[in-house]
Amino acid sequence: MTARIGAHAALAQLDGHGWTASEHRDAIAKTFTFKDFGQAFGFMTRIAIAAEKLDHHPEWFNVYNRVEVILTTHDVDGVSERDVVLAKIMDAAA
Ligand code: H2B
Repeated sequence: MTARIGAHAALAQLDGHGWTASEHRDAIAKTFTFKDFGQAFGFMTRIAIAAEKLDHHPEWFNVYNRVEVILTTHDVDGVSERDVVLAKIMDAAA
């Protein structure tokens, strides 16, 4: 079972690393910036494979070398431990 923990509890576990609480809903957000589109898309490819394995998927927006990510758990309508897991995988892969 997945429990809602909320953005602030998630951020406490991610101390720093550029994650912030979304203003509009219970979600965490981060913008990753890469050298170029190839680096950004390589990151997205690695995360897509990890996300499929976890059955937990990011909301994201890419322009060239920038990937804006929002993580939330639709099943609980807010942030869960699963978002923390995916956030840590993203930080390690960036
Ligand atoms: N990803 C995210 N970010 N939140 C979810 O609640 C979620 C998901 N639910 N990926 C999963 C898939 C659900 O839709 C399927 C049916 O397990």
